[in-house]
Amino acid sequence: MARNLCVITALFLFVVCHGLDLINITGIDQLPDSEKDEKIPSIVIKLFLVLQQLYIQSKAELEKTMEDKFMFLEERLKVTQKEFDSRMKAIESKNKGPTCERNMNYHRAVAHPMYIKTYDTTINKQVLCDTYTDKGGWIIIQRRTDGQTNFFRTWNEYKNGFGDPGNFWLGNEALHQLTVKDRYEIRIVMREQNEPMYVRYASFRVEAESDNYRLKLGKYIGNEQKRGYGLSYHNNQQFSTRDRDNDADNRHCARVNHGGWWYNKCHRANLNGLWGVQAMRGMHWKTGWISVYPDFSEMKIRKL
Ligand SMILES: [Ca+2]
Repeated sequence: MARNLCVITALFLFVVCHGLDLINITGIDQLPDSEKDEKIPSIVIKLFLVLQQLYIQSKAELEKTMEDKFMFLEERLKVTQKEFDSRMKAIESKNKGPTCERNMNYHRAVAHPMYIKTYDTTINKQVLCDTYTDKGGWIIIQRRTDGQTNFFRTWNEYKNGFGDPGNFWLGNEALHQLTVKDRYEIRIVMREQNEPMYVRYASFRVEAESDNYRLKLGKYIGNEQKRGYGLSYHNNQQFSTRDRDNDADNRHCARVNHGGWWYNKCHRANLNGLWGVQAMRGMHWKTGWISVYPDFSEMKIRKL
């Protein structure tokens, strides 16, 4: 391209210098305007044509080169953006504070918070941590304190989690990611008209989505075996929601019972059922022959 520009410049100078000379020599400039066009020496016209051709050629080459350079810059920009995003992510996760661990209740001396929000790096998600119960370290996976949040939701909503710190489901994918990496125990706290009740199981694991987040529950720890039967009845069941029937019954248990759960045929525990309804489709826990209809529930897991 630079070579072409030199040629154009040289030819231009030649035409300017010699072309005007030729016009002067032939005395064309003395002729009337109407005759000048016919008399201009053909060499000048030819030179102008060559110049024009070279100009067009150079312009096309220039455009092509610019386009190549833009494409190269665009590619570089994409790579740089990717590197920047990954570095930002690394910095963010470093600055997101501690994972929910035991003995984090050092805050109690100051403000007595039973709950703190921490960041869990395994699931890259904020979690609510119970820092108090039995030295803390509990990640709360389900919480219901009032009827403000709808729990009759779809597969994807249960998969990704929903709600706010008052009422939420952490999310089946997060439960799987946590419990496939480390061994966890589970504790469930309920209250019915201020009457507390809790159950504990030796281990808790949620399988992958390809196995419909199947529940693998360890044995009940406690004296009242009947109480523990509530969730033990759901051990080894897949998760079902209003739009996915994976239960062991010929009905669609999630629809019948208005929740998302590891329904069997259908349930002895329905903690994601309807709030404030004293029936099987309500929030429910069966202990022996007695049914409890909690107005508070918290399911929490802790690394073993
Ligand atoms: Ca069914």
